[in-house]
Amino acid sequence: MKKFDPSLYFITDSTGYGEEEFLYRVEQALQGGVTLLQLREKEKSTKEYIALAEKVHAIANRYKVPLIIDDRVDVALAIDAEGVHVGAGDMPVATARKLMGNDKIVGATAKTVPWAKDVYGQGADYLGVGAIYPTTTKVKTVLTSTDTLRDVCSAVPIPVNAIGGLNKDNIDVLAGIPVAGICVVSAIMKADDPKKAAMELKARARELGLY
Ligand code: TZP
Ligand code: MG
Repeated sequence: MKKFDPSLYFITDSTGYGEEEFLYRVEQALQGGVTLLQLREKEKSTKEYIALAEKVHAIANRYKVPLIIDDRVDVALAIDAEGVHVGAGDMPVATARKLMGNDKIVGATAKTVPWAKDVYGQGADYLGVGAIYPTTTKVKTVLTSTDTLRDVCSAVPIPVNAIGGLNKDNIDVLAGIPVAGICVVSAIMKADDPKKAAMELKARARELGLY
């Protein structure tokens, strides 16, 4: 069944970490209360992506946290992940939905209201909207204003998450905007203590009354 909590959505980046350290950090993040996990790999071969995805999936399963695979429907299907996330240059959402079936999660990127309505119409289950702040994570993106984020939230009936440069010291910018959650890479991935970082993000979001 397709049920998920997007409130603290952690997107991984294995760059600069050996596999053991990477998997340890992912597990620490899960212990800290991450509610949704995305494996995002840009450099790996298909074989390497699948092998790592299997390991991450086994860990995520222990915490009952759904695993979303970035970009690659083939990898998601190969490991029976809970979902896939498709961005601007990736497979169209409708095609991803057709291949994944209705029981899997299909997430999409959207940076404008028409774009959000389009991908919602194609069957997206949630949206990632940003970058809200400049990011140090390797990604082709532009900044999205919080006004646009707010408009997207009211334009579609699915969960909308904010993404891009977010951390515990700046998520107050989201107060009053009906986001369903935040997506972060660096704030958890590069933290000295990923578990503590996840816990602090969660506590701050609660303090601000976000979602
Ligand atoms: N899409 C828009 S910004 C971004 C993606 C994948 C990266 C977010 O990374 P960080 O480190 O949380 O800024
Ligand atoms: Mg992508």
